[in-house]
Amino acid sequence: GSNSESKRGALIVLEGLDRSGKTSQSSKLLTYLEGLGHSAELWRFPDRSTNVGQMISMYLSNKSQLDDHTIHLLFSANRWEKRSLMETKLKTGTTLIVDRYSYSGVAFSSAKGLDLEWCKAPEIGLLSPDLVLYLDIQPEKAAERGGYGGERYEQLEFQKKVAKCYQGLHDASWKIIDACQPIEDIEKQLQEIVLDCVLTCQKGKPLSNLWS
Ligand code: FDM
Repeated sequence: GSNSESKRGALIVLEGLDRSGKTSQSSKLLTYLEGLGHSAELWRFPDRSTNVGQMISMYLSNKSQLDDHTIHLLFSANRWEKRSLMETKLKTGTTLIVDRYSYSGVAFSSAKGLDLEWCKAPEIGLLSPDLVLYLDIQPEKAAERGGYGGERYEQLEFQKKVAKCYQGLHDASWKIIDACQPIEDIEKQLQEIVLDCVLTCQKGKPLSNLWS
């Protein structure tokens, strides 16, 4: 569109293994976009602030046990409960930087052995990211960074399986970033890609749904 009210925001997702640097790069991106005068927000999944999010949080901290399918659907429900707000934000011009999304959902659950297509199904109809930034790091390297908390999935052997599953999810919206570069280099690289995406969305690139 030509006037500022019709300029939509971009849906930008950061994905990667635990300790890949997603979270700190997400907040740097927010600062960067705001500094340029763009309206932007930082989101993350799981969103632990909702009722569903609380159930997920209990599960991740090993305070509750859930069947693998059940927790998978809760992670998906946690995105569905945010879908309409997400669409409103984007349509009113706010760019969303999202730390983990459906790809985490599919990669972590299929790493447990759940069927890939079954894992993808509940994500159908969620908003499709305009850009997925995958912070690529070898599981062994990520583990060396330390700081794995005590949460359920923070174990090297499992992270190796997740890394394999992520590889099967790459599509045209993905940019693979070498997460072992110096932090400032990663930051610069991300800024360039993100700004380009924000401008493309402003020019009227249509929103679409997963999986496309
Ligand atoms: N995770 C995250 C999933 O298994 N499925 C999902 O849909 C999402 C969004 O939850 F180990 C996993 C990934 C990670 C854990 O994530 C919590 P954070 O980023 O550490 O909060």
